[in-house]
Amino acid sequence: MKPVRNLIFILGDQLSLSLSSLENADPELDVILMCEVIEEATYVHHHKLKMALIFSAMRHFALEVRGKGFDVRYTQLNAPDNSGSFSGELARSVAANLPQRIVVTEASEWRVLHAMKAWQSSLDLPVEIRSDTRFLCSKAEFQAWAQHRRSLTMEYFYRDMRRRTGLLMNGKDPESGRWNFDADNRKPAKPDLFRPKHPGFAPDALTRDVLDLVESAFPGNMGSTAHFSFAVTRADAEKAADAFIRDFLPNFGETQDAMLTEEPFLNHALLSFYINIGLLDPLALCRAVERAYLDGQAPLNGVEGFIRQIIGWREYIRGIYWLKMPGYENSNVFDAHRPLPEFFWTGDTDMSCVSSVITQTITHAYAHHIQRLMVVGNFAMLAGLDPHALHKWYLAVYADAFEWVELPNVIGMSQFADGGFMASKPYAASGAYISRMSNYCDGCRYDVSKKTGEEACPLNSLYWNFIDRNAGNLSKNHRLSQVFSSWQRMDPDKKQSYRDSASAFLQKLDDGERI
Ligand code: FAD
Ligand code: DLZ
Ligand code: SF4
Repeated sequence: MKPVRNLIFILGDQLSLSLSSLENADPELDVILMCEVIEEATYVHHHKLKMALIFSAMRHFALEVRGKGFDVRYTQLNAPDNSGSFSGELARSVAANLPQRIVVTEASEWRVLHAMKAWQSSLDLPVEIRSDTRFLCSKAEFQAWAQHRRSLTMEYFYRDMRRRTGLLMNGKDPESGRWNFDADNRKPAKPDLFRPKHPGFAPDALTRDVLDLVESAFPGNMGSTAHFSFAVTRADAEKAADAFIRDFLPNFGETQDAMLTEEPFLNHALLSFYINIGLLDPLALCRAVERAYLDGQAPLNGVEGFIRQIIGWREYIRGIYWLKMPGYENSNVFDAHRPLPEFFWTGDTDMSCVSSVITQTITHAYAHHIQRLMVVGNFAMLAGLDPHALHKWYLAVYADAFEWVELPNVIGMSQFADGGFMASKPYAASGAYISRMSNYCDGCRYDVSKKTGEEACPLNSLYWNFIDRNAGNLSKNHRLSQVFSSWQRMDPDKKQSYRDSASAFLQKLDDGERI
């Protein structure tokens, strides 16, 4: 057996050849470990499509790395000697390969990084944990940015990232003199039969093995792998990125916040899954998107909007995660404890907006930002659903969900459960917002124009009930001053009818009646 210098352990969301743990790796000296383990597959009940994507992409990545001459020790989920955990597989590999040390890129999630930090003493071997250079802003840099600031406004962080990367910059100034074109990106959309289709990728033999494995090992999990069409290699993920830039980026900005029952994807990128597991490099993607603008292929509002999501929001969210962990997952400023209704797993509700988004989530393991934030998230916050249970749901059902990105988006942005650490006001909306931004209300049994009563859109009374119920936490928020003054000036009978409608609806929800 050849002496092994480094055992390089690569996790399922680290599938990049430029990963820090692979820097200076030498096929003559080092061995790579990858493993599918039941511990990761069951810490939440992941959607079948999410597991299939990760396992298949891992297996394809192992082939890619073997093609570079490396010895890859790969444990499949159903291997008889699989110990079931990262720590167990690492210990088995240490015993088999006798490396001088272990090299890893830091895990993206607190739970796994915590375990990594214990390996040096449990294995009695040096463990080098390298920082994850796929992110543009390191944890230490974000902490330095956040220190001494009274509020952590994303926009200022984003401007620093623009300056640092030079993306859409003219010297010291933003392209066209404006940093942010969000105001141009809030238009509704109409169904368009001629909108291009997002690309799909037919499963190869290796992926088909994984689909069989997932269906047989996790029959009760959400979804079906029957129409699996994710890219599972870097080459195909790059084709998906090229298709986005060519076919959807030109209209991305305009329809960014719009929602349509018959078009779940609209002009969104559908690239988060690939970026998060390492198949696409975020900075290279932003440079390609900037290039499309410079070549006159896409307008500035959409290009700036897309780049902001990646170098702004995505990096900022990760920074918040590491500032607040551990413990962030238990934030619950509104003391909300209602369990998630059954329809979160079936989509079976009369509220057409919620039903559409959950149904598409079950089918595709995907919903776009506004659907996650303003439909499911908004309903959950207004109805007082338990934020921790909601966090676990989001972590399970979306193919791009890893705790570092999911948790701040759910706890901070969508539920305001951290009391405003991240967001300056709750993203709470009545039915009017959904009616303006979507066509969901057209097919709904509730009437969005009715404020109270059996036939009225439930979000209308739930909205005011949320404001009323949480006045203690929210009435001092200056961004809500108009809302509270409207509530205070409201006729007492009207207020009471909002309260009555909301409590009748919530009672039905608690009784498990169809709503
Ligand atoms: P597009 O709309 O086309 O956006 C382009 C890219 O920007 C995305 O691919 C993504 O990488 C990035 N991005 C956009 N918004 C955000 C954001 N708020 N945070 C981080 N990155 C962002 N994103 C995840 O990657 N994983 C999650 O688990 C996740 N959970 C979310 C939960 C809630 C409640 C909310 C409100 C948002 C969540 N997001 C999450 C952010 C966002 O919804 C998804 O990144 C986006 O919908 C992915 O689809 P897309 O690639 O078509 O994105
Ligand atoms: C999400 C996931 C799943 C379902 N399974 C595995 C696995 O078997 N092996 C693996 O290396 N990674 C898996 N992942 C992704 C990990 O959960 C993710 O890499 C860590 O949580 C990051 O901290
Ligand atoms: Fe949703 Fe209300 Fe519109 Fe129905 S009427 S789709 S519940 S916003």
